[in-house]
Formats: sequence, structure tokens, C-alpha cells
Amino acid sequence: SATDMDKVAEYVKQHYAKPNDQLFGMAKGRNVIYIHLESTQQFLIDYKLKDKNGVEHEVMPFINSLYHSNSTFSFSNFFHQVKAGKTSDAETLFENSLFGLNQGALFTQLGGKNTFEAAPNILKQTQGYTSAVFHGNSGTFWNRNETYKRLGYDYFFDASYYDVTENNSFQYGLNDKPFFQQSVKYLEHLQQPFYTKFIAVSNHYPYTQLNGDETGFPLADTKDETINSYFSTANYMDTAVHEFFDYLKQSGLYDNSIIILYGDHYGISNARNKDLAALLGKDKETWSNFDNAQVQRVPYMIHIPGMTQGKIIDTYGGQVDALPTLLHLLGVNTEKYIQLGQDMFSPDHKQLVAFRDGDFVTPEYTYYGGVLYDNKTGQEITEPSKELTDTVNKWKDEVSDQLATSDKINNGDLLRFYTQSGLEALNPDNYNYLKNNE
Ligand code: GP9
Ligand code: MN
Repeated sequence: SATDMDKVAEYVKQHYAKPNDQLFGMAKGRNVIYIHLESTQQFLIDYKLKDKNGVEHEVMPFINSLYHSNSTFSFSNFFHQVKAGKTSDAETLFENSLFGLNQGALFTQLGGKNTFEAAPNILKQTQGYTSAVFHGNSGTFWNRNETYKRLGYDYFFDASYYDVTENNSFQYGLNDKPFFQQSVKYLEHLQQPFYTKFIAVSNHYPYTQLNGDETGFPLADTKDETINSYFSTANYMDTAVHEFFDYLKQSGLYDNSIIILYGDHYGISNARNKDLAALLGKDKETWSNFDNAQVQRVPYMIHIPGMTQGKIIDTYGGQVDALPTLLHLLGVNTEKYIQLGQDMFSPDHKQLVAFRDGDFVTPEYTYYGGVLYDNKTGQEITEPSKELTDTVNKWKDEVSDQLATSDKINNGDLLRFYTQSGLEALNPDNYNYLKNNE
């Protein structure tokens, strides 16, 4: 009801984190290019895989060069916050600064009917942006074709816009190299400034569509085939992203864009992590839920060509924080929007990162599977002080408030009652993504 909406608005007001004065508006008016790095975990950054002869192979040399560039704000403690909705949950978080659902996928269950005030819509109405998603899989996957209309995406270039053959694709769509190559002709025609998202998908489980033989990148040598091929598909993705950057530079789009790379969720599930342990220099026998939590870090890199104050930032945050972070860089005030995250650069940013099921991490502690760990030692804290117990209980409450507020908004479709954003209502019927309006 409208009363519920008022309560939500009050919560959001209390948690608002003001922009960082130094950075607010530093990318104002630039094109936004999100590059979705499928299933890419933070441990792949700077990772070198040893082959059978002990020779090291850098998995993602290009993305690493961006990570260390002084034109990139790179985050080293950024966590995914998705659950069963996987890729689509990451999209929900980045586009809305709201969480996915605790069961199932928001895109599938509510994406086709709820009211949203998402990034494409905000940027269109306040800054005149055109928006588009590029993805080499069928538009119906995750109900994207319906959800994107309600997020306000002007264009959705799905598989029907690409030349997809048996030889250049796999079960989740077009391979990354042809995907970026074939996207260019659509990107070139977009009105600037644009807000775009490129959902590359080659690095998707089971990571077999391109194996070591084809890419020339070695397979890892564990007893788990999934782990073994993960590095080689990530390497292929890295080359594809590199090629795309080359194109952006040649076309001149690069200089007036802000390019953000993010990992959507883990690629190696907790059930497989014991077999991953050795590759991360850890002991299989002592691998614990603490370690499972730590590997939920994903890349989050904001590349701003021409900017030179870039660095690696150790602030703890999660995907819910990305939208206010971006809007502030673009010079958009977020105070009146219903967003549950906080600008990663804000002096008010709270370093408490919720996982979708109520677990959380902070710079000093990890609460995972109902157990509290000390980040320094990785050990379980069995006898916390009274003070620590109180603090942890407070964190639990804050996390559950944040998640419950998200669920209230989504399950109650509360944004339809919200008028203070100043945004005009969006009519999904005005959007049609079919090729040639078939
Ligand atoms: C498919 C792709 C995969 O279109 O986005 O989604 P995921 O399985 O990672 O959720
Ligand atoms: Mn995914």
C-alpha cells in the first residue's frame, strides 16, 4: 500500500549516503558501457595458471591491465549478492539498487509486471540518455524481453540481431568474440550519450564450449573438469574484451565513455571449492565456509579514460551499491530515488555487505552459514565478547532490514505508489524489441 511505501521511503532516507564532492559529476554526460563478465570471480584478477611444465599463463592480461590502470577505480573487496536468479539478479541489483528475490528470479516472477525506477529510465528522463542491452542469447531467457521494457531500455539486441551459428555459439548464445564484433554495427547507430550493457556469456558453466586446445590456453589440472576449463574460457573472454576496447578506441567512442566491468556471480560453486583450493594456494583439508565466503568477491572496475586518479580501492561493498555510485559519477543526485545501496565513494558508505540469504561480510568479520569468523585468522569465533555479540546482532538486524525492505518494495510493487522521484510513469507498451518490428 501507499503507507508501506512511506515506510520504505523513510528507510531509504535514513540510509542515504551523500556523494563524494571530489568525484561527483566527474563523468557527467559520458556514454556508459557496462561489460558483464560472466561468472568471473575476483581471484581470476592477476591469476597466473601453471601448465604441466610449470610455465605460468596469465588468465586475463587485458582486464588486469585495466585493473592496474590509473584511469580505473578498481575495487578489491566487492561481492556479488545474487541468489537463484544468477545473472538476472546481478542485473536487478545494478539497474535498480534493489536485491533479487530470496527464492527464484525477480526477472521471471515480477519483471514483466512491476513498476521500476531503473538506471535507463532515470538517465533518459534526467540526462537525455538512450539505452540498449546487447546479448547473444534469446531475448526470452530470464524474461529479459519483458523486464527490460519496464526498466526503460530503448533497445534490446538479442540473438535475433546476431548471426548465430552452430560454430560460433553454445547453449547460452553467441561466443564473446563474434558477439562484440557483431554488436558494433548497432552501437554505432545509437544516439549519444548512451547507457549500454554488453552481456558476454562465453565464460559460463560448464566452460567447455572453448577448451584449451582451441584457445591455446592450458587447462588446469584438478580432478574437476569444470574447474579445469574455467581459466581457458575466462582467457577467451579477456581477449574478446580487449578487441572490443580496441574498437572503442578506433571509433573515438572511448574518450567520451565510462566503461564498467563487473562479475555477476561465482563461476565455481561452493561444492567444488575444495578442489579449487590448491590452485588458490590453500589447503583442501582446512578449506571452510570462511573461504567459501571470501571467494564470492567479483570484479568491479570503473574505467574512465583520461582520468588519472584511478587506484585499487579496498572499500567493502556489493552489487547493490553500484547504481548510486554510477549516478553520482554522472552528476545525478540520488537522494529522491528508492535505492538500497550506497555510493562506494561516499564518506558515509557503510562497509557491511549483505548476502542475499542474510549472511554478511565486513572488513573485519565474516558471518557465513550462521557462523562468525575473524577475517584476520579465518577462524571461527567461538566465544565472542559481549561487545562483539552486540555489534554482530546489530549487523544482522541491519542486513535483514535491508533485505526485507527490498522484498517489500518488490513483492508489494511499491514503486507504483512513489511519486517523489519526479520521474514520469513509464509505459512498457511503448517498447518493442523485435527486429524490423516483426
Ligand atoms: C543467459 C545468461 C546466463 O542469457 O545470461 O545466465 P546465468 O545462467 O548466469 O544466470
Ligand atoms: Mn551469469
